[in-house]
Amino acid sequence: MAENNNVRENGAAPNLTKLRLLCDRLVYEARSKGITVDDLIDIYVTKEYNELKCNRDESKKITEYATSASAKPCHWRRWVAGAIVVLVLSLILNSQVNLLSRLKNEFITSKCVIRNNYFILEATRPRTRCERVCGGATGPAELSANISRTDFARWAYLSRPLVVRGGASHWPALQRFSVAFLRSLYDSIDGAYEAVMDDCQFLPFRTEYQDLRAALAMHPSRAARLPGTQPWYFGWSNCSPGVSVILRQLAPRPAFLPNESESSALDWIFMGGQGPGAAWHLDYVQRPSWQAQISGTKTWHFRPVPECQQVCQPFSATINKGDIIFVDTNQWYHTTYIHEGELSITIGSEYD
Ligand SMILES: O=C(O)CCC(=O)C(=O)O
Ligand SMILES: [Fe+2]
Repeated sequence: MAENNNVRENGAAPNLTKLRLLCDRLVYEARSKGITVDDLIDIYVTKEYNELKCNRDESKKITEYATSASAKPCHWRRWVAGAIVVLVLSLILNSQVNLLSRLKNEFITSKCVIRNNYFILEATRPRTRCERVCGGATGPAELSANISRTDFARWAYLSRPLVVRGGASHWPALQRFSVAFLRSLYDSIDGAYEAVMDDCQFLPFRTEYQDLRAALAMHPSRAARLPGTQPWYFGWSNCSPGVSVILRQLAPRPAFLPNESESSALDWIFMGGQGPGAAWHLDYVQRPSWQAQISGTKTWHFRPVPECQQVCQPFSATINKGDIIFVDTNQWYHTTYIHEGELSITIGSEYD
């Protein structure tokens, strides 16, 4: 993942900082009124998102969403309209010609999730070539673990989700990765936590932790998910070269991927127990991603972007220990769910 995709608070132009604060406040106010991140996402992943019909009596929740069983209140329209007005005004007021591309770099986090501003993301992302991303399919393509590089390359860039069953089943990481192992790895390398904090991202998801050091230092009883402890799930990208070397030894990138030299060195790790993983979102990253399931089981749910909803179907894929999923997370809205049982640990990256 390219460095400029990471969230960086410093160095943003003053206008961008102002715009970010306005948009953040809008989203914050919406959320403080009981609107969830999933609700925010539903605006964009709903079939009839352009045709929200709502009753003038806003006390009655009667707006209908094609993909949502529960009706939503009409004041949504105001939030959407407000966000668009903020964006348009800022675009007009800002004299910088390259504002849109700066917005992409400065505003939109590389991997999701809570801080993403959906209004801006939706307004700035490139349109999707629908036939290509789903081609009428109603599920991921399943490929065999001994697929050749040439055969894989035929599938790799269609942006259709792919699953390679057992593609990582021989990786040493399956025997080694755990909370304790990752903690001792980061503890043993000077500056490793700081590298994540300064140059990468920590996504707290279902935890109260502010950074990776605190998360990996959780009490062993919570790490072991003993009864009575709080459930947890978090993720991060690694920017420590020392940690990267060890990760790559234990979790070599899939052999059938195209040439390694062009690939991003940035690894993403997600770990935690049963329950929701990432909420519905679309990422704004440079390339498609792979993710190997090192332990546990995770289900990915996918929904096409609005312009593809006539052509592509929503679907799910359950990934077991040793499987690898390939997803263009820029082209499919996605959310994850971790199954009961073994702790879910995944590692992944982008590929060229
Ligand atoms: O693994 C997860 O729970 C979320 C992963 C994700 O959203 C991504 O890789 O883009
Ligand atoms: Fe994502």
